Amino acid sequence: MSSSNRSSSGTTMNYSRFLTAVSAARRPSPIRLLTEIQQRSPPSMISLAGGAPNPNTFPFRSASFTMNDGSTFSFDESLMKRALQYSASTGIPELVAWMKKLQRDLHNPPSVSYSPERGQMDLCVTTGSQEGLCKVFEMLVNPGDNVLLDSPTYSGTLAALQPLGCNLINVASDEHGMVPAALKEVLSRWDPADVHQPGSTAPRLLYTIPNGGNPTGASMTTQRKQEVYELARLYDMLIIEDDPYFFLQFDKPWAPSLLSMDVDARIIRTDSFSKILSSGLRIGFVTGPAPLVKRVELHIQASTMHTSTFTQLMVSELVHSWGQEGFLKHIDGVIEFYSKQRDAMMSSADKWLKDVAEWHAPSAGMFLWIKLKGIADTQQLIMEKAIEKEVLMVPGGVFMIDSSKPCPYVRAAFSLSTPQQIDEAFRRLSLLIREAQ
Ligand code: 09M
Repeated sequence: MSSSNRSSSGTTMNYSRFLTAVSAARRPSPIRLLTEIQQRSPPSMISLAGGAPNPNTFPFRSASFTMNDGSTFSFDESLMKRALQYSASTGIPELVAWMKKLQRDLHNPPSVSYSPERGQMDLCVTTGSQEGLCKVFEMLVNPGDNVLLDSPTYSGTLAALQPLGCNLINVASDEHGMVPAALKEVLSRWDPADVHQPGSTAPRLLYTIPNGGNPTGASMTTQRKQEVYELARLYDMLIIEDDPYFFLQFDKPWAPSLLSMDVDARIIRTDSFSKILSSGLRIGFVTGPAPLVKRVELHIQASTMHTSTFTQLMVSELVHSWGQEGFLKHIDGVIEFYSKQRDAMMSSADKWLKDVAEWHAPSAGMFLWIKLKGIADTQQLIMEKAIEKEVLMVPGGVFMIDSSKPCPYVRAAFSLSTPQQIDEAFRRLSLLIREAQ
């Protein structure tokens, strides 16, 4: 891997300064290299090298799938054999190619045209975005590192980051996500001129959920993204853009992503098909500078080897039959559903919680973040009294860097319940709040 790369902006990206010793020590599997040679060889090559099992011994023959509109597609015997076999660690080529085109069309990242050594955009399929996030953190976070994020944040992020022994620094956020002035203030502890000095404690990593934040529902404005990106340039930080709710932005045009602004190749973006195609198929993807995506790929090689070939082929067949246009049309239907659910939750909140709680209407995602008035901490209220009254929400503390501190918020999801159930849940919650106040 080349360690010193110049982007079109003129900024030199030295990716090696971001890598943990564990990630830098990863080497490609020698067996994988032989497999690649085999794939490039003429049919006359006799390979006794591959360790893949013989699919003729597998018990499954074919499969067919029926879509909501009644149309079908199937895996014939030969496709089924492929679906049941090992495949490339980066993802099956036709799905990777489709996703790369999607990223180009949606985000038009400047890094698309860079040379691979300079941090050209690359992409790797992951088992949900959670796998990508977890491996990206492992690649970049050393014990004792200062890492920036806007808390409250997704509890799965905290679960992946906290055991790495880093120091999580909270950047204040509001209904439009991370506040650039607060980021500037946090960063003012360090001199931008010193961040490359050996032993500098300046943060090298910033994590954020830019759209429909989990748990806050907040979405960053374009201007805030630009300001955060400029600060990342000034302090030479990488940004992890965790954006599983990008496709659940209720209003068009969708906001430009940080990836779309990435003139230096310093954004690592995690995407997810969980909220739009299926959460159980576990399909996500990491997009970022090639030298960094390569490290994620090496980690995948050494752990899961690859995301299930079966589910990748299922998604690939679907998106190729739909085309990008059909895919985006499907998403419009998903958005229509969630935006009606959001409206239902907002009107029930207005009806039952006006006097006892505060909230901001989310413009993306599937969560409402509610501050209960006169309740210092929601843990007991939710985990004991609310369960008794048969209404479940998540107490806000679990999304905080320090979950032992009192937190007056709860997270309510509008994804699964009917408008009637949402209404009844908020009626019950309003009674509970009034009793507890
Ligand atoms: N709750 C998520 N969030 C969640 C949740 C979940 C079981 C998942 C952000 O499916 P993936 O791997 O693509 O999603 C991971 C992910 C990454 N980033 C911001 C997320 O919100 C998924 C799963 C039960 C509860 C869950 O509550 O919020």
